[in-house]
Amino acid sequence: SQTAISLVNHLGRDHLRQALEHDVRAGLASTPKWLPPKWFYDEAGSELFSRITRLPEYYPTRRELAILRREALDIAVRGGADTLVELGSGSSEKTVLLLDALAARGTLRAYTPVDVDAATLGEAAHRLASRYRGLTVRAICADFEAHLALLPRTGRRMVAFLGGTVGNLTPAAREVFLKELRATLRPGDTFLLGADLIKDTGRMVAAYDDVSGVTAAFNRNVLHVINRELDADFEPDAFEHVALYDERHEWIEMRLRASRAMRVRIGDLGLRVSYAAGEEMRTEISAKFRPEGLRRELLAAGFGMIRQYTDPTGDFTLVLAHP
Ligand code: AVJ
Repeated sequence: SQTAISLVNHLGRDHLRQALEHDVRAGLASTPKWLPPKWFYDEAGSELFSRITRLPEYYPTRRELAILRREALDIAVRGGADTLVELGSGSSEKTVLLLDALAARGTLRAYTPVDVDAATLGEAAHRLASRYRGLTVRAICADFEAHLALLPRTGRRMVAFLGGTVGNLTPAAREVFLKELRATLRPGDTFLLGADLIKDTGRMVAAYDDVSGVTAAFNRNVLHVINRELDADFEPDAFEHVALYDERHEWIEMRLRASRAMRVRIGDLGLRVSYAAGEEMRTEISAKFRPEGLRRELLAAGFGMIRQYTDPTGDFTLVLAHP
């Protein structure tokens, strides 16, 4: 049997640039300033995130892996998919557990990883294609918020959205995303959603403020990306990493705090931006969920529940739903 790999890029340089220009213009003109988290993930940022997943403080990856180790076969059986589509696939490390389970059932035919970082995507596509003989890998470089309609519709699909990345969307964006995703699915398809659960505030905050400073470097990486892509002169080291839990919104927020007053030039946008000493700019929200709240949101988007899997410590949950 043979393996086929293809990589479709919906984020050509032009698209990527336009989206970044738009986000930087909009975010830095707002009060307070903000930047969307998808711009963390250039090659260096993906590597930093990979290091985050191995930090002692960062529990979500390990908890989700623990659920997958125990339940992947059950998920594969209930899903009955021959095609796995993974949104925000990154290095596809956890995916192997799902692919193994689908392969064990004998139904696995195709894997479609979807990610904004083309380099990490291409690497993962080749690694998985060589691991599973006969697997068709259709890698798609895309923004899962903008390009849901462009995903391949062949096969009986399971769309996996793991890691708690759904928490990076604002509640309003999440509602739109879930409804749009639901609309692209057909009877027989399923949706596997991973989400981080509300727990002790100290543990949640520590997961985003590790003592070794990897998350701080990841946070500042967005400034390196803007410097490189838009000819800007941010001094990343002049910004401090901030992670806090917003009790009212039930989300972790990451910010960059200007350590002194600064003026930044963004050459390609012909823009100058000032920061006051101590000014904080939001770079990420990572929403935390209650099991029933997550179910409620899925039902509101038109999904039906198949099963909810929660790890023994109650830290993380995976929901399997149908359209
Ligand atoms: C990959 C989006 C799930 O929100 O926990 C890790 C990203 N940010 N540390 C998360 C992240 C800071 C991560 N997700």
